Amino acid sequence: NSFLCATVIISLFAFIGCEKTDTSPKKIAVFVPGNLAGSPVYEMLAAGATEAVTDYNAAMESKNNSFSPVEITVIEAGTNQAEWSNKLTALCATSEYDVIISSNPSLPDLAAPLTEQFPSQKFILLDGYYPNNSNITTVRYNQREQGFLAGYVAGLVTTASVDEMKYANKELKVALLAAQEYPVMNEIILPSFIEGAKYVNKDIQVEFRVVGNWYDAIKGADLARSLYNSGVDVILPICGGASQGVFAAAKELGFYITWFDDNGFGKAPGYVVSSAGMKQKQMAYEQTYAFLENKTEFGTARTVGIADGYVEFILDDPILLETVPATLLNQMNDIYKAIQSGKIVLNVE
Ligand code: RBF
Repeated sequence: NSFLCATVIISLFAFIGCEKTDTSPKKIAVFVPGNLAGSPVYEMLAAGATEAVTDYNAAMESKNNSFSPVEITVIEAGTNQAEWSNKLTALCATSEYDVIISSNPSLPDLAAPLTEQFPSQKFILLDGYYPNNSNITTVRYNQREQGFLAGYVAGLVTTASVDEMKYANKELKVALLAAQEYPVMNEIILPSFIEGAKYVNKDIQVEFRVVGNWYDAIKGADLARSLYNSGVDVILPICGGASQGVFAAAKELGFYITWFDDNGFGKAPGYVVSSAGMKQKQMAYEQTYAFLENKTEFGTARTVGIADGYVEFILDDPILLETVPATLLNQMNDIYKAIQSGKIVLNVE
């Protein structure tokens, strides 16, 4: 009997030993729903989280030389979206990661059911929105501001004269080329792009085309060419790696690009007329660092925008200054200030 009792106690200790203790190193997984290459949102996510871990480790090691450094693993889930849920489930099932960090508006709906199956698994989801789940925190960007700014510049450029913008034609046509349709695209980004363009001139026509995936640059180029042939002179590509084809077509044919998510001026100098971005690297850094300091408020869903400094509109890039004349640049500055100061209010929901 006492033997049995001892075995039970030993196995109990062995079981407890498997649980994470405060001395075992923390582990973070960055789950990239797609590929890193060609997708600034994901590159910024991975870079910010990795940098936060490096800085946190350095800070802790300088205070305590027996500190076990935090480990971070970046996992690319690939472009087959049908596999994401299984891949995310497998990641949770390892129980290895104190937190899974990811980004895009479809992630909360994949993660939420997993918080029931794996009640100790935490998630930090950027570019997504999901309130009231105590295992999940989300931060999304005000993409109405972002889309409006892209549309506004597209409107300025398509209404410009050839003296101002050499590739601008007489037709008032601009386009958004998306990789796929999804609620944030259909309900926020596209409507606000249209809103921004029509703010310049109500007669501007906005075309919408869909590539069908986030990687096909050949198809991206084909769609851009046919848009150009139909009179479009400004395109906003939101299609990940497929945007490479849009840049190539712009250089080949001569039309303009309004860029989204990060600074795009260097991607095709002379063709990119604006960059309406999100400070995703900074956000990933801050959220990761806060998690390591046990400061994450799970259960919250935040929206951040221009006034908070997380939606940016780059107005001082030297390539931009060479691409657009002062008249347009002044209008870009004015609209940005109007949004920043609250004179123009662009709320989501
Ligand atoms: N953005 C990318 O840059 N690359 C991607 O591979 C990518 N995949 C996405 C998949 C889904 C299901 C959804 C809803 C969005 C995806 N996004 C992707 C878009 C991204 O979250 C964001 O909406 C755009 O980058 C515009 O800011």
